[in-house]
Amino acid sequence: METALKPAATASLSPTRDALHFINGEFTAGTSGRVFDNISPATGERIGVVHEGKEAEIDAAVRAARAALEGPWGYLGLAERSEMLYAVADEINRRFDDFLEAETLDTGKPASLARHVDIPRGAANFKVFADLVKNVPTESFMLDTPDGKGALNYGVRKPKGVIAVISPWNLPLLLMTWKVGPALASGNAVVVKPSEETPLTATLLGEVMNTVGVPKGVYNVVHGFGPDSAGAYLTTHPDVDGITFTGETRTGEIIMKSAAVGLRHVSMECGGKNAAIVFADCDMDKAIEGTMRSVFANCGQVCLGTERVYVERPIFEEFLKRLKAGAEGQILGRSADACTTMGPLISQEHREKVLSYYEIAKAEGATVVTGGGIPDMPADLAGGAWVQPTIFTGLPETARAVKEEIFGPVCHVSPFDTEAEVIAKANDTKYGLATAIWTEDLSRAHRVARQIDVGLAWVNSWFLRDLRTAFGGSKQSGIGREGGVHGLEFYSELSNVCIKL
Ligand code: NAD
Ligand code: 6OD
Repeated sequence: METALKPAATASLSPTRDALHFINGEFTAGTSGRVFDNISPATGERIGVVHEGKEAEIDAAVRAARAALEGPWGYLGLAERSEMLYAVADEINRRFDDFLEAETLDTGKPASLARHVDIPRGAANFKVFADLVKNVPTESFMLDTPDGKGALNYGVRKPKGVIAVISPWNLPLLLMTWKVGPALASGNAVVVKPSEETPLTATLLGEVMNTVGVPKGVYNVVHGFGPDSAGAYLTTHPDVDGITFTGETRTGEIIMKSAAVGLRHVSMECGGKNAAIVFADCDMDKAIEGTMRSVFANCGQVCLGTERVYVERPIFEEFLKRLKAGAEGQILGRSADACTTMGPLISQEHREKVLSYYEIAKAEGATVVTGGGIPDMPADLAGGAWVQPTIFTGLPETARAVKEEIFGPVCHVSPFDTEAEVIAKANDTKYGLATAIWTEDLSRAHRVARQIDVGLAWVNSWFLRDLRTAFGGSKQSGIGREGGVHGLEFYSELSNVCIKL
């Protein structure tokens, strides 16, 4: 709910629990006078308020970023810049518990998950790119010239400038720093627009930047929504040089239209409808454990998740039985409880979407193997966005529940008979993000992995990340690759110097 707030009421707000903007090294409520509630997905209670940025806040943040590029940050040597980013990573680790609290408040996800994935990756995303940029060579060529003296050509990488980072709510710190890490390592300044659902860790990172002495204006955060709010104002701001986006494909399309004005470069990490492919020669224990994670981790809110599971017919019944037992063994509960394995969805709005797909699947003729509705929760959690982990079977490949991204703890499991058949089915989608293949046959692993039209094919694993490798999607799952040196294509400008000798 959006409400107008009297400016005086902001004075006593904590900069992190109530989300203020972070512009030019200062926490500020801005001048829009607008706030909205930050609602706990686990309980439905209000965590705090979030200040909504409009044109003025975005303009101030972009101007601060531009000024930072022209100030001490712009003159910093590569080694000093890297040292500063190591310090950011160290400070995230030092304040690990603060980040953990902020992330679990915003998302309701199990603390055990955030402790092992979200927060460590938040730190690693700075370390890895701080290392990487120190070790990237550029090309050089000697050119023959008619006078016989020749010319030396060499490449020089320069920062792109002011980078707009638009991030989603499912892995808030991880996905935001996945962009901010390489952007800063490459010498840019950023304006981040975190998801309106998860404002806290981006805000907290402002404190980290100040503590370690990152110059003012290098890292800015403006909160708000997409359309007619901070997101739209940021992506249409004429002084933004590049836009890196993670979120839904249809939002990516809107942002690309904005980026077309002024020919701004984009990097897009978008949706998926990924296939898990389980061959009869798999190690069943590994395949079950991996598929449990690729379907139910983070309550199914992972772009790399496998909402389509194809199982070779001889093991179909056994696999389904074990996956069902795993789904029914999920413990939905409070983030801090050590036994909790699954949190809520991010919001009531998202729950409506996921539940609508549960109904669509049933109307399309699905067999409900387990779940398909709302779980009974204790009274203090009854206001949360809880859904049952769900497995369907029996749908045709054309069904909406098989074709469209649901982004919840749900999969459709179907049998297949041949390698060619399952490759065709896996590829029969407008998306092309990831796949997880389960087989103990090494030749088959290589053969099948290469034929799936995705940016990332895992064999006998899922979400096993080496941050030096290319990450991104084909088809409508994205544009460009980030990760390792590949992101430098977006985060820097490569110029050639040609010196006539
Ligand atoms: P979303 O597209 O609704 O929102 C993402 C961000 O874009 C938010 O910050 C939002 O406020 C902003 N936004 C929305 N409309 C905008 C506009 N018109 N202009 C500027 N900004 C705008 O996505 P979401 O619901 O937050 O995240 C879930 C989606 O993200 C899923 O589709 C998922 O697959 C995808 N995702 C992809 C990856 C990947 O790496 N490929 C990773 C995580 C999530
Ligand atoms: O691991 C990453 O770097 C990454 N971008 C993961 C994306 C997960 C999607 O929800």
